[in-house]
Amino acid sequence: MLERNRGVMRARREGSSLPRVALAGYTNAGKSTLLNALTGTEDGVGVGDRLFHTLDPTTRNIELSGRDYLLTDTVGFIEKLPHQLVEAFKATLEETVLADLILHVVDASGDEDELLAMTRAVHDVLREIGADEVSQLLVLSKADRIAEDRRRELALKHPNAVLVSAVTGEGIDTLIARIEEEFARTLQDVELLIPYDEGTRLAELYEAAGDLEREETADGVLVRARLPAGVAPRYERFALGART
Ligand SMILES: Nc1nc2c(ncn2[C@@H]2O[C@H](COP(=O)(O)OP(=O)(O)OP(=O)(O)O)[C@@H](O)[C@H]2O)c(=O)[nH]1
Ligand SMILES: [Mg+2]
Repeated sequence: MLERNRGVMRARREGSSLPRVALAGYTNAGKSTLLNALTGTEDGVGVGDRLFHTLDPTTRNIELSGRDYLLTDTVGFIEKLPHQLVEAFKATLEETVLADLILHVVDASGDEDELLAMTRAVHDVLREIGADEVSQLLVLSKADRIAEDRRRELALKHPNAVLVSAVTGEGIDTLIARIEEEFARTLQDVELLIPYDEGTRLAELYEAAGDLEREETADGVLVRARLPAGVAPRYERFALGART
């Protein structure tokens, strides 16, 4: 059952060449608000204080420094759900969370124990659905509600995390830079030969690579590009050899 689902997910992922970023985290963490802040829309995705405000995952196209990404909002996690709901919840998450990068959003306006309990719960679920090997970036949200001493504690305890406020905009530029860095780190140089009857692949590659070199040959178009790690395997069958 799980295997079959994985197959379906893979097929969906392969439907687009764009790198995928998923927002995951505890309910009420501020995921939908952050998605709106990143995409510059104020009343796009539903935001609310009630539990599970986000029932259906939503995907948006965002452009960061000339590269397009797919950004998916997911259902927020909460502990102590009835068992059946947990299963339904996981099924929804599974489809969306196998991204190239997970932004794990956690409300950092409470104390450290609370933060750890929430991040642990989310890590457990990500592990259960097989998403624990996806790169993760911890995003500490609601910075506008955090006092100076707690900020220092956060910086010490979570040195790799990014502190943001969707309300004041604090940290949003840093977050965008970190997302770009994550992808830049995984970019792979590839050399592909795209046969002329696979012409639609070229448009996809332009989309995924942002920029590429091309040369018409007798057998097809020779393409040299830098592709995000999550995207490169989708073009393996056209590879002339990876030049890492
Ligand atoms: N002060 C403050 N409040 C925020 C911030 N981001 C989100 N909120 C508030 O936190 C609440 C929850 O935000 P959502 O974006 O709906 O949270 P979510 O993670 O999408 O929640 P689910 O969809 O239930 O998983 C809302 O009342 C938001 O207005 C922030 O940066 N600062
Ligand atoms: Mg939401």
